[in-house]
Amino acid sequence: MTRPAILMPRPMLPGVIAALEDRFELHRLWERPDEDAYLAEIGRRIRGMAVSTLAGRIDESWFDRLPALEVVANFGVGYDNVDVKAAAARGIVVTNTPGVLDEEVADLTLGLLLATVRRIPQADRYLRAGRWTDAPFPLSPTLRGRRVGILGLGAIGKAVARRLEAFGTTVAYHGRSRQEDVAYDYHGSPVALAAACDVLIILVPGGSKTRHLVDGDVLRALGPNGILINVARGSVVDQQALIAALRDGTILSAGLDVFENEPHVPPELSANPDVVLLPHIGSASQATRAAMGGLVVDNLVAWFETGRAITPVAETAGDAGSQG
Ligand code: 8YV
Repeated sequence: MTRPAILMPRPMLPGVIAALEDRFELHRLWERPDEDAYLAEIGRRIRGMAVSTLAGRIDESWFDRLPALEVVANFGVGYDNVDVKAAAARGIVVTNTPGVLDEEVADLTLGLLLATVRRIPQADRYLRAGRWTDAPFPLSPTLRGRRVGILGLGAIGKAVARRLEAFGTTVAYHGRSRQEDVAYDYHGSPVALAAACDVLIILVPGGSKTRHLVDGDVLRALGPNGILINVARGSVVDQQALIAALRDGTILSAGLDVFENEPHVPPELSANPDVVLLPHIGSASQATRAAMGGLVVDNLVAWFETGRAITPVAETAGDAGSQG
């Protein structure tokens, strides 16, 4: 029996490539000198895609060239890199990697929060520059007594909230709706949440619905003692408004793992010694990335063996029976 043809536009983890090569006819597009000519040659046979954000936006321009495409397996819980509406309209199932990265991203979130509040990277730079022998490192702000607002209380938000409880901070949240089984205070808008807090942690998904949800008004509500932590998507924050808010003292500081135009970081941020900046590493441990890769493979295998994906996204159908 011929094995289903899978397209991988850009390289993924070696373990993912090896596992897919075991089961499928895998096409590594990035190794082809003329990608368009290669797609014209094999595109009609491709039934599945394995993608990460490195592959760019997966939209009509791909779907048009892959008329037999059934499933797109995305490496990441966020899938704003895939046009799921266009996929759904063509009966293409999109899968993501929920569950396997929640605790890892929550750990990193707390690390970034502590690093930002207590100025840990700055202290490290201070010591390495030999300045400790001249004078002690300047005193930092504190996490003690802070009220933390979580924007987007999904699985990762809840994992962050559990950790914050252990740190003794109060937790409140805003999301599309109040969650009846949650004891944290709910606020009806991002501005209301920011006004009630002095740390705002962003954990909503990216995409057009959340674009610039955190704007100048939210930052003003967060206030001059406020700290913004973003481990979700850069698109959620109006980056120019954030740069202005940091410059003018509208908020105190920020810890950012994500940016509007990754991997490009505006010089106003990278030259600012008071913010903590990370290169999108929320889930980036060896173990968690391997688990995410495993779920990409398992989704493709399940799809082609059983006609059902394991973790289809809500916007697209999860089984072959509902393909239209
Ligand atoms: C990855 C992520 O960095 O899961 C997500 O949504 O942001 C990260 O885990 C990203 O998906 C890599 O492609």
